Amino acid sequence: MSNGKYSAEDIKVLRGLEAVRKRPAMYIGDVGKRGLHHLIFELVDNAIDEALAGYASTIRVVIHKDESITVEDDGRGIPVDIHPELKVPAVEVVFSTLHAGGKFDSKAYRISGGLHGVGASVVNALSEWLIAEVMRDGKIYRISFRRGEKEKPLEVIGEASSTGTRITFKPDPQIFKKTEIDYQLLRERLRELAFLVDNTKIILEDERTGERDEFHYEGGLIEFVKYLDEARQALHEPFHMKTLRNDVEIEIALEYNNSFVETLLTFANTINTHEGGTHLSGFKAALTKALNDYGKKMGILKENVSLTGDDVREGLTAVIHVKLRDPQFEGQTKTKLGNGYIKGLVESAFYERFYRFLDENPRVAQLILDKALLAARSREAARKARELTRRKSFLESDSLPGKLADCTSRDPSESELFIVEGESAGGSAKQGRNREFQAILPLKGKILNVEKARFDKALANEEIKTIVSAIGAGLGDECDPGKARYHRIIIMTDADVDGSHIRTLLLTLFYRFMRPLIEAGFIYIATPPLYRVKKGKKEIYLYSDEELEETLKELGTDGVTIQRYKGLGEMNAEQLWETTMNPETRTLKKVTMEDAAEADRLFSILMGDKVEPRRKFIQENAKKAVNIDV
Ligand code: 0RA
Repeated sequence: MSNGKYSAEDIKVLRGLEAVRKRPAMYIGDVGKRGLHHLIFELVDNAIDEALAGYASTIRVVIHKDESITVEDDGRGIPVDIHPELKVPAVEVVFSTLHAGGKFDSKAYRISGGLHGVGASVVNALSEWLIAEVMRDGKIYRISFRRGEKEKPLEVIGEASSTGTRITFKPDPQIFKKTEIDYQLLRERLRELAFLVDNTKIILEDERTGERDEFHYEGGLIEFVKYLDEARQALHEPFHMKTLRNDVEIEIALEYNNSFVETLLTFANTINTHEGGTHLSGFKAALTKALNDYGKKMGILKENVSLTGDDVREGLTAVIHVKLRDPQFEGQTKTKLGNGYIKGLVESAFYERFYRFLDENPRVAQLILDKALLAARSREAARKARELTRRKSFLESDSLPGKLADCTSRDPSESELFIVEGESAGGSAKQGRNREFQAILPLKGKILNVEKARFDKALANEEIKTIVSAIGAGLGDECDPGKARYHRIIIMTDADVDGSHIRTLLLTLFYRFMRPLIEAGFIYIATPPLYRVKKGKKEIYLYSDEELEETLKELGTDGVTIQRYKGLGEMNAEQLWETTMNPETRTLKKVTMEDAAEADRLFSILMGDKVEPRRKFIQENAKKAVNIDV
C-alpha cells in the first residue's frame, strides 16, 4: 500500500478492517468502557499465550500520558519472515488480516483469550495508530499502522540482545466515546491472570499518575485462595492439585474458613466462568461425595446421615481452573462452560485427590466435617422452626410489604424498584416518581450485616424480608430472576459515607443471597447530583467535582450560587425526579459480576472487624460499577 498500488490482497485486507471500523461492536462487544479495555486484554491474552507456551516470563502493560498503551512481553517475538502466499512479513499479516475466530497464528487453539477472541488486527483497526516492535534474531524490527492501514513497512531499526514483542497503540477517539483507561480495571484482571498463569510476572505502570503494580505468584491458585480469604480466618493450609487428564489440565485450590460464606471461582482457559458450568458441577458432586464417603468410613457420620452440597460448602473458598482444547461457552453472558466431558474428568480427578487429602490429614478432615455437620444441624433446625411457626413463609406470601409504594404496571421488564435511604427521601421519591412503572421502597436504618449472619438469621431480619418480598424473586438457591417483579432494582442512597455504607450492605445482600439478580443485570445504582449551580435563570445539576470545576470555568464566577447536596432529602420531589429518577435525564450505574472475586473479597473486608480496609473500600466502592446508558 505504501507504493501506492493496491494488490487484490491489500484490498481484501482493507475491506476486512473497514468492516471492523464500521461495526466495532460486532467484534469487541461495545464501544464503551468495556470495549475500550477489551483492546488491551486482547493483546495481553496474546502475550499470556506466549507465557503459557513457556516462552515469555514477563508481561508489562504501560498506560502513557496520552492514553496510548504499551503491551510488551519477552517471548519469542512475532515472526517477521515473509509469508509465502501473501508475500509480506508475518507480523504484518497478524495486524492486517481478520481471522475467523481471531486465531492469528497456526496454533490449533489458543489457551487464553477473551470472550470475543478477536485478534490483534481488530485492535489495529480500532487504533488511531499502532506500532509493533519485534526483537528477534538479534535485531529490532518495527512496523507502524494508522487506523488499520500500514503507514511504514517493516524495517530493522536496531540491534537486540534479547527477544520479545512490544506493541504500542492509541485507541481511536473516532471509534470510542471515551478513551480514558481505567487503572483499577486493568489491575484487577492482570492480578487475576497472574494467579492463573504460573511463573509469569505481570507489571502494570501508569505514567499519568506514577502508579505501579507488579504481580507474580509462585503458588498460583494457592495464593489466589489465600488472597480471597485475606480478611477471614482459614481453618487449615490450602488443598491444592494440578493434573493432566485426557489432555485437560485441571487445577484446584481450596480452603475452609470460619465464615458461613461460599466463595467459588471457576475459570476455563483463564476466562472467568461467572456462570459456572461442567467443571463446577463435577467439583461440587465430588466434594459432597468425598466428604460423605470419608465421614462414613471413619464413623464421623452415621450411616443414615448425609451431608448436602450446601452443608459442605459453607465457609469454603475454592478456585477451579481447567485448560482444554475446545472450550464451549454458553449461558446468558457466555461465561458458562458447556463441554460435557469436563464434568466427569473433574469429578473423578478431584474426588481421588481430595479423598487422599482427607485420609492423609485426619485432623483437617475432622474440622471440615464438624463444620459441615454444624451447617447441616442449623439448616435442619431452621427448617423445622419455619415449618412450625409459619405455614406460609413470607417468600411464598402474596401480600406485599406495607412500606412499598408499588407501581401500577405488572410488566417486570418495564418496572423499576427504587430502594431509598431514609423516610424523608422516600417521601420525595414517592411524590416525584412516575407511578406507572416506578415503585418506591424506603429503608429505615442499616440493614443486617449479611457477611456475619448465616442464611437463616438473614431470613428473619425485617428489612431484608421487606426487600425480598418486594422483589419477589426469592432468596438463596431459590432466587429466580424470572420471578422478579422489577427488572431494574435501583439503590438510591445519599452521596456521603453513610450512603456508601448502606449501598454496600445492599450490594452484599444481593451478592450473597440474590446473586442471579446481579447476573441478570437487574441491580443498579442511582447517581444523585452533588451540586446545583445557579446563574440568573440558568440552573445546572452536577454529578462530580470535575464537572463542577469545568462548569465554573465556563461560567466564570460572578453571580453564581453553588448548592452542595448532602443528602437526597435536600431535594424536593420535582428535583429528585429531574436529576435522579427520570429515565430521560438520569444516569444509572449497572452493577456487574465482572470481578466477583474482588467484590467478594472487598465485601468480606468491609464487613470484617478491621477498620482501615473498610474505610478504603467505601472510598473506592463507587468505581465498582460501570456506566451504562439506559
Ligand atoms: C506465532 C509463532 C511464534 C511466536 C508468536 C506467534 C508470538 C505471538 C505473540 C503475540 C504477542 N507476543 C507474541 N509472541 C510470540 C514463534 C515462532 C518461532 O519462533 O518459531
